[in-house]
Amino acid sequence: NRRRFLAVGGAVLASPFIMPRGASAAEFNYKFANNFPLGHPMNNRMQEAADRIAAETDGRVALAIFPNNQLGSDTDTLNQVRSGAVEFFTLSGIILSSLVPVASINGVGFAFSDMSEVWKAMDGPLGAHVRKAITDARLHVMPHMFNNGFRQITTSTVPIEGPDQLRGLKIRVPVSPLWTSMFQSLGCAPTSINWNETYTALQTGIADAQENPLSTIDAGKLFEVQKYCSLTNHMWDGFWMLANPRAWRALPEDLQQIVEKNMTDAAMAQRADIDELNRTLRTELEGKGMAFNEPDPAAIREVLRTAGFYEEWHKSFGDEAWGLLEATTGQLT
Ligand code: X2X
Repeated sequence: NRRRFLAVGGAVLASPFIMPRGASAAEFNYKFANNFPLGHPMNNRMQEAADRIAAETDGRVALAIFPNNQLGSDTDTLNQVRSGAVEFFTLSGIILSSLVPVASINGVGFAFSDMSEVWKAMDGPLGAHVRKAITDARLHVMPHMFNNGFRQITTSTVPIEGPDQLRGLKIRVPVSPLWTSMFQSLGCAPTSINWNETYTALQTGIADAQENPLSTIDAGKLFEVQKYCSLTNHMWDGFWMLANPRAWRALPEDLQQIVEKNMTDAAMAQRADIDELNRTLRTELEGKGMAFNEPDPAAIREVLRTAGFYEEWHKSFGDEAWGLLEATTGQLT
């Protein structure tokens, strides 16, 4: 029967791209989606985790990785992990705030001064507070975040020396009220665009600027469409490993423990990989044609303060969450 043959042929052709070897034999075939290309530490470390999970569960749990927003933009994939179309998804807490408002608190401008402060807060009481809010919003979340890093501003037009060059800047920001508010407070004209459309937006001049850690600028090849990189370190951003709660509960407890432990190990290794890249990539990006400068962050931060940004977001997050943030960072207003 020709039709039947065609259907089977299609399935055989498609399967190598979406299923790891032996996946059909597994009891739990779960998808992990993320926004980075293969070769990025997120995917390298999660592939190691997937291999260990398969080995330690005797093949009962097969995790297939879908890199590079293959299944949709970050905004779309959040809907898919809520519905169960995707079982695992790493999403920036700041973008997750469309569903869980307090999840953007780690992105408050110039809050953390270094990575040790970041992990003290996010592996500690502030992270626990955010995780409870995520759980209350009916998503399962792993205990430890993955790293994106301190964010830097790139442009195709002029280097950012201070507040003057920010005024009126057409800058792409991820889809999130905190990002829009912060860059509006800095006097920019921010436009919300998902990551998977950012390269094209910069290439076609929909935006002249964007902001990301060096490792992400490199992973997205933004050096092809941006000339200047100004090291503002204006906010820190990382990813929560979200899981569809029904898919999570379907795993017996011993399998849950194996998955969680290996995802924690992956997060710890990925954090170190990303720190190293963010520390060392400047020279490589200069080699690819980008020009770097180091503006004084104090002048930029002062613009946020006088615009009332800190008061506004203190009120929005509430005293409890804000207090947990300031317990690590010191007073921000
Ligand atoms: O969208 C971005 O800029 C990115 C890749 O950094 C995030 O996932 C927040």
